[in-house]
Amino acid sequence: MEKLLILLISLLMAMRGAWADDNKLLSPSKLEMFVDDLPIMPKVQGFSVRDGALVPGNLTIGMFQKLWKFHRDLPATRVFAYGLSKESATVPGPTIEARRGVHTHITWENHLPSRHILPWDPTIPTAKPSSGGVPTVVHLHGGVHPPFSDGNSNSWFTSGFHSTGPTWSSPTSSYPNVQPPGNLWYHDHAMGLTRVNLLTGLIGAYILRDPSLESSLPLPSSPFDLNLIVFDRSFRTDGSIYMNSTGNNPSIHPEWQPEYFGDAIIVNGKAWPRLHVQRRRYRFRILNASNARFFRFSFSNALPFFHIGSDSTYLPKPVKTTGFLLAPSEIADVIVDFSDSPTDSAILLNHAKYPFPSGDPVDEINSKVMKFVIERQRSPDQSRIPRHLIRFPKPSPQSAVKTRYITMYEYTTPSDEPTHLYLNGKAYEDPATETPKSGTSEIWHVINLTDDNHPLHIHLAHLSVLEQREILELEKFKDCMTKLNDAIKCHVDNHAVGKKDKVAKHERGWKNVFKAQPGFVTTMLVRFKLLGPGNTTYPFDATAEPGYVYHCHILDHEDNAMMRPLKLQP
Ligand SMILES: *[C@@H]1O[C@H](CO)[C@@H](O)[C@H](O)[C@H]1NC(C)=O
Ligand SMILES: *[C@@H]1O[C@H](CO)[C@@H](O)[C@H](O)[C@H]1NC(C)=O
Ligand SMILES: *[C@@H]1O[C@H](CO)[C@@H](O)[C@H](O)[C@H]1NC(C)=O
Ligand SMILES: *[C@@H]1O[C@H](CO)[C@@H](O)[C@H](O)[C@H]1NC(C)=O
Ligand SMILES: *[C@@H]1O[C@H](CO)[C@@H](O)[C@H](O)[C@H]1NC(C)=O
Ligand SMILES: [Cu+2]
Repeated sequence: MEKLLILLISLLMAMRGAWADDNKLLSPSKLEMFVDDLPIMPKVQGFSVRDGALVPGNLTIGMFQKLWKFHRDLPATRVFAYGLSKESATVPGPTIEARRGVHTHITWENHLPSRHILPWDPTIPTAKPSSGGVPTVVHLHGGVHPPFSDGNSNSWFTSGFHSTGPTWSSPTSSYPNVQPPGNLWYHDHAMGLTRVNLLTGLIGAYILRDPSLESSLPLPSSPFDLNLIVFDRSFRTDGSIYMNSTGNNPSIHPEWQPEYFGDAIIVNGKAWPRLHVQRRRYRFRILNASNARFFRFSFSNALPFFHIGSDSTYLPKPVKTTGFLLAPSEIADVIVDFSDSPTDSAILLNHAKYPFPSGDPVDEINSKVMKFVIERQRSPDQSRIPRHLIRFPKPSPQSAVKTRYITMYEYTTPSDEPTHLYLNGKAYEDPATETPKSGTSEIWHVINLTDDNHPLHIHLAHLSVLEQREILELEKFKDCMTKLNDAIKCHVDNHAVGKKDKVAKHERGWKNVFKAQPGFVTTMLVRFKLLGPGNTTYPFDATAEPGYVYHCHILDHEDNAMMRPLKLQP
């Protein structure tokens, strides 16, 4: 019966896909570049002030279906958007500004209709609400918070909390904001739906500030401190979001495809926007919120980037680059000094192949991201790029109490079409095997046996990459792993100790996601305790149910099912 139903669904989806594919796909060349101004998302304060003192902030943020204009010449697009109200909801959602040490409590409400905008696949491990609706759950990416607030994929809920997932416990999430200042983001994390829920617009930025540490840094501040949230989308001529809804193995998964790529590049909700800037320094917190597209950014006029932070927090010192690679979910926190610009405009470019690193090259259209129009006259500028930023404890590999091997596998049909991806050859539902002791650090060797670069994201923890080393006899290693699934034995027998690849300087700080290169062992120190200075004990029970997860941040992989539980022990 179920087989028959799946067959029927796949047939319907194939028909629907074929019809949409043939008739209505928008050529991105129809959208003139740099005609819309870059939107600045509304700001929401995550704390309150009472009698001059900061007290916890209590917010209610909803998810709404509405229409959103991605481009002047594109009809409005049906999206799912976060906002304080339907009228004020945006794509991306409002930027939440929190203060270190002051709780932010957020009640996330689902006001979405009974049907999803995009097709989703019932044959991958997925939320299945008994009474219809769109399952959602919010994860604060990079957050250090108790397990019940982590947006566990099985803690999903539908409109009015009519249906809830097996680990759902509370409509309100509590974010203690105890970690170092930095750049976080919130996004959907529902089981099997993350890729489609983000594609419809459920993304937003969250900035954690700590004036006691940051006010001494002479960095550009508001209004010269801006978030740039970048993602790729395809559209039909009627404005609707286009996703190829015919699986690459439709008899196994009618809809699921291993990687989504859109051909329009969107920044802060507009396709190829422009921003008028003063001839001075700006701070840009750049977030790659693509499902699968990597970006290798550079400026058309070779302006440099000064990296001051990455996805968790500040670097100890600024690092200058002329370009950098950003995986999905990675964040670059950079200063750009337009007063050095030899030209009056600069285009932010992208040169990453897709899939990265061995896919198609970008073309004239998707190699461009946005345009900066620079004033002729210099503006006064009190900001500087300081020699030193903020120092955190250096990673100390000697402190690690345990070593683990995490192996990335892709499973294919005999004709080499991907069917699913696993970590350590295990399904998400298999009992937790990564069970670190709260308050300790561990060494994780991440072994990538696939052809793709998988950005590995670990909830709660901070990680620091120690080295990335090539696997010398990759085929032998793969055969060994396929037979034994024993990374230690295969590692030793096959001498996975080829040449080292340098870790880019701007990626040597504390992070929460790192790109695992294909055919390499990436070794990282993973810290399951607060990042100091000061008391490193989590001020909440990190060992409580339902625990945390770690996963690949290519969303199409995460959904099927490159994700495993992470269950801390007392
Ligand atoms: C927010 O709620 C918490 C308790 O959940 C309370 O302590 C705090 O005072 C509230 N903040 C405001 C501004 O009402
Ligand atoms: C959609 O995906 C299917 C399966 O991978 C493929 O055969 C088809 O050509 C794709 N359609 C488009 C318009 O790319
Ligand atoms: C964004 O992330 C995706 C998915 O990991 C990646 O393929 C893409 O290259 C990233 N883009 C940038 C600019 O880093
Ligand atoms: C995983 O390995 C493949 C090739 O073996 C590579 O293309 C890909 O970039 C690797 N992933 C990461 C995250 O390094
Ligand atoms: C450290 O923080 C934890 C959690 O807030 C607290 O229980 C503990 O007493 C603190 N330890 C010290 C030495 O301040
Ligand atoms: Cu992946």
